[in-house]
Amino acid sequence: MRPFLCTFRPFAKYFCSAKSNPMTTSMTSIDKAAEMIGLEEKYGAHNYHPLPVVLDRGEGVFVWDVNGKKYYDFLSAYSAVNQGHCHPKITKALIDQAQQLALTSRAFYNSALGPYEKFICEFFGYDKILPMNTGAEGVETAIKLCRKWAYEKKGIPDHQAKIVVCEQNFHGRTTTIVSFSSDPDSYGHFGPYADGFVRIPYNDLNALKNALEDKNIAGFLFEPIQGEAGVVVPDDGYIKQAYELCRAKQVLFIADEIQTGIARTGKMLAVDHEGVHPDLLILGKALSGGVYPVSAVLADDEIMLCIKPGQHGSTYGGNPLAARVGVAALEVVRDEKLAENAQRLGEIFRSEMQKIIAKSDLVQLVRGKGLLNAIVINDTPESSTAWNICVALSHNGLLAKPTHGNIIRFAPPLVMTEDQLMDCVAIIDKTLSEFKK
Ligand code: IF1
Repeated sequence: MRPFLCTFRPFAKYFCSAKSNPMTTSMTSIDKAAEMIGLEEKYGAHNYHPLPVVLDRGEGVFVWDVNGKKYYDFLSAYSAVNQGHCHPKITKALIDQAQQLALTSRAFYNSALGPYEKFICEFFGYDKILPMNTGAEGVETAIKLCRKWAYEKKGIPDHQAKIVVCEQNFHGRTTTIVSFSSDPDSYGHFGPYADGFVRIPYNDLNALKNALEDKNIAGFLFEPIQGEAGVVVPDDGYIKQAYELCRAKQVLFIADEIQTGIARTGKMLAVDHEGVHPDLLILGKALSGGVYPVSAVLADDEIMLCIKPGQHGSTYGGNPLAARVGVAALEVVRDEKLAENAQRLGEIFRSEMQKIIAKSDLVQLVRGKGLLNAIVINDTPESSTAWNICVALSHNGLLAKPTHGNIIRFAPPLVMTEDQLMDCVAIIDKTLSEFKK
């Protein structure tokens, strides 16, 4: 165990001055975890409720806590770490570029951006990319592009453009995006809200058809699988038919693949399951393999060129570090055939979960695609059963997080092997069979 020294980092003075913990070299590892949790509790905003595990190191499908305990990561930083923690190729790209040139702003050209733009456009089959940083910024960018196109190409009267979105959506945390959320936690007391969105039920083609009767609809923004809602998979054919409906009405089909994209669901994009090419494609999370915030919107010229110099941007968007990391992250996914692995292991995982469901009344169902899956626990969303199961799973060496009370999402890094997956299935099986409500 590494002794925790006050001289270790610049932050040390804060640790040392924390009254609750006299920092001595005899501090036990349990104290260390408690200390870290205490610091976050005292100095961090309370906008999260983490499991009581303090992670310190990661490699591939594994993470280690400050006590040296090893876990399978079954969250993958909400699918940002599809390529596994600290992937050597991505880390190398990050370090090499950081030592060469990290940020120039877009006031100048840089030598990494052009090659990245060419690479990603060819990779996904679009004319152009607009690079941003976080997922929410990608979604905001797509909304702005959609509106600009609507006014300048489709001819919708100024200020009248509307975008259709779905119930239970999750597209990020900015004020515009939470304006069209149906989750009170996301939108409550964050008004006044942005106008111009129409919400319809997810997976309901009739509702979409009706909504599209309005001439001022500019776009349809959706998640191919609703992640935050609890891995809600629409019916086969929904995406393809929704695309056709939008096409018929000259409405932009905008896929938020921030969570479902980059091999997570067993194809490079979740829309690939239905052979659809969105008008606007939003990527984030695993576009960097988890080492850095990198997001992007891809579109063809007719849409992308609606935005002119000075009309949109970001200090960090398209910086050399992000550009190099983006190429490396996509190369890893392609070269290591992570989509194929996710597809294959996903089938195995769901069939193993079905076996558990058959013998236990604790789990109602399993659903998902590729390695984006969830089990629904047989209890009310208000109960703490799913939370307690996740705590028990962590004690047994597997990290997962409940969503919406009684749903547990399972999304390991896509570099997992079949042996590792079966090891994880055994941990889940053992934990559930020992679990008492
Ligand atoms: C948090 C969930 C996952 C996303 C989709 C945009 C964004 C996200 C489809 C925004 C972000 C995150 C954010 C994270 C929790 C998380 C999440 F539980 F909310 F649903 F992944 F499962 N579109 N999803 O899923 O991207 O701006 O965060 O980079 O803590 O809020 P971001």
